[in-house]
Amino acid sequence: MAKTLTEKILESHLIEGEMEKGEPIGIKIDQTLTQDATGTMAYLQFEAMGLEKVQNELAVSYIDHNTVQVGFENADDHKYLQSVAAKKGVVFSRPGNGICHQVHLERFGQPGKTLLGSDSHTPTGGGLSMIAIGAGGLDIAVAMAGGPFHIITPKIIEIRLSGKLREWVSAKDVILTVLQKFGVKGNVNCIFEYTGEGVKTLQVPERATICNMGAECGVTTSIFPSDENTKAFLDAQGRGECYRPLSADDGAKYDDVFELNLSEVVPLCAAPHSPGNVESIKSLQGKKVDQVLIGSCTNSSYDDMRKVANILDGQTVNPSVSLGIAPGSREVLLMLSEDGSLEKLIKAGARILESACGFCIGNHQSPGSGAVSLRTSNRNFERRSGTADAQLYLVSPETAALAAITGVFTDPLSDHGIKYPGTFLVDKFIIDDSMFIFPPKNTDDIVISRGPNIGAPPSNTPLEYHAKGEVTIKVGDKITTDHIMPAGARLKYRSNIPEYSKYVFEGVDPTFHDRCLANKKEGKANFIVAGASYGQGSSREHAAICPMYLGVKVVLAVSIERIHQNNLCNFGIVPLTFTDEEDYNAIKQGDDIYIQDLPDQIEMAYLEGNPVIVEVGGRNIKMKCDITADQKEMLINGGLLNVLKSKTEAK
Ligand code: MIC
Ligand code: SF4
Repeated sequence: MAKTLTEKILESHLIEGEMEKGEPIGIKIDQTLTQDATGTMAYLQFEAMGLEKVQNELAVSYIDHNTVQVGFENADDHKYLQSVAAKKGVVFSRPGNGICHQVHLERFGQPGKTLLGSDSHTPTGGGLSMIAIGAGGLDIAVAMAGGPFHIITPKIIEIRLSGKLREWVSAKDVILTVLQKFGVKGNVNCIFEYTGEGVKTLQVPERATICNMGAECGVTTSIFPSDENTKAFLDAQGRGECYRPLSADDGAKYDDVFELNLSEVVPLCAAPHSPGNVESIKSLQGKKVDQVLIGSCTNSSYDDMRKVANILDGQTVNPSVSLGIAPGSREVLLMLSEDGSLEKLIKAGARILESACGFCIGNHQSPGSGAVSLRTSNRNFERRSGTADAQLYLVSPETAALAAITGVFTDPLSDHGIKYPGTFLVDKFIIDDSMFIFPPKNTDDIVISRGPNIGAPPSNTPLEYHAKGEVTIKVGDKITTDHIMPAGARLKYRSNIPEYSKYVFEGVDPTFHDRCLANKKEGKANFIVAGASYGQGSSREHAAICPMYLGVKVVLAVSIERIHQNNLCNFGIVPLTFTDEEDYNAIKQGDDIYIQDLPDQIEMAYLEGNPVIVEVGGRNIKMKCDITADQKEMLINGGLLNVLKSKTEAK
């Protein structure tokens, strides 16, 4: 039978279950990546599993998120990560080496392999024809221990590309077109597979941009075929031996098809405050801009940066704009410095920023009050930039560079008089792996360093028979993990759960933490009630760990995003969804809530598809509990770590 590319790779990695749509499967994970903000928990959890060394083909630990280092916390985390990497057989990418997804694409990605990363933009690897998936740190720890990763056999959506992008229109505009079509919700358990004649007109960095931001649609991942362009990229990275051609068979069947003619794509942006709020740049022509930031794992390749340098060549940044540029990796920065592009950027007045996540996660460069900020990154959630009333627009590097010069939204297809910067095919990148530390053979003398900021990952207790408490908070639709667990200034507490927990829902309701602890003290459970697409955005498992620490036992939502649902189960918080949305409307914050025989009800929900009966505000409502067998075990035992512990004890 003719197969899709996704089916081929999944089948060759299948270790549990059968590939039937909607059914759970376990796949073998070849490569793992972690970043520092999620990595400390991942390695602490891996340590708790008691294995001497990682078991998968390649594990890489990147330092790219927490590089601001105000206070001792981040530096302590880096030391822990470096020492645990050496001890456990993990490659360590030192701070300054670049953003995990960009660096992994350059130095480690391989067509046909599976990659699991503790970051939601891990699908960037789909640009190199990998099945690359984002997950919580605990899932990565299990994969490093050689365990399978569980997904629901996905629906495969073909995005059939034809035509060729016009000059000034770029890969970012392609993924914004896809976001315009599919939106940011309702795509859970789908994979986007790109096919068609248009594929060969896109180079690997462009494909990576498209796969990277596919994460905003909520899909499991996105993937491109591996072809001559893939070979050219790998050759230029000195890794030609990793190349293998890969594509779908002729006549492969997809669950849905979206025809996208690249020649018709126009310059677009995602307007405040969602990546799915897509508008044309033309419709915003002339709107004043205060800040332009170019970089992030979406758009910081050498090709992107060199284009920007050429657009800015001989120009001066508009006096009303602050322009910041963060090349995605040390390799990109070295290339820019060697070919003279860096000089062009500096001469134009760009503020050269570290090769790290930086502005994208609100670590610095917060815009002024009410400012309009154009960014080439992938998320413009409210407050993520650190400024509550800032207006963030996500755009292509070309659109960003033009606005930096003119001070206003400038349609790249309009008559702006600036010379087209060209596109660049590189024969040979500057390869310098000296900022990786490869693990030594003899690790006996290595002592793992633990600063005072690094605590043990907290554990949960097995599910109580009856859950009784109150609706501690009721929130609306599209609550992101940035709403639940803010990053930016609070990011440095990632390794200190009691401290970080103080900021759960900080921007939504700063009293949440205290109210939760007061309930906990009285022996009452906390319940979160939410609208559609709860937990969209990042893979940060802290959005489950910290609520767990505060005594949250159940989330009742209209719908829950894939990674967040996994994280909730991993830490023993029960995810329930409404069978009737009217029940969501009727619930009020502060309502009393009671679930009788919860473990039995979960068992029956799993076995028979029975609804879970919840008494809220004095009436009974029916909720769905859509979980896999493994998730059921985790919920009943109070999380995955408890399940693993009891399995080890049983041996
Ligand atoms: C993000 O872009 O939101 C992050 C920060 O990279 C997160 C990971 C994290 O919160 O540490 C992600 O995308 O998963
Ligand atoms: Fe870093 Fe931003 Fe990419 Fe997340 S989206 S990995 S914060 S650059």
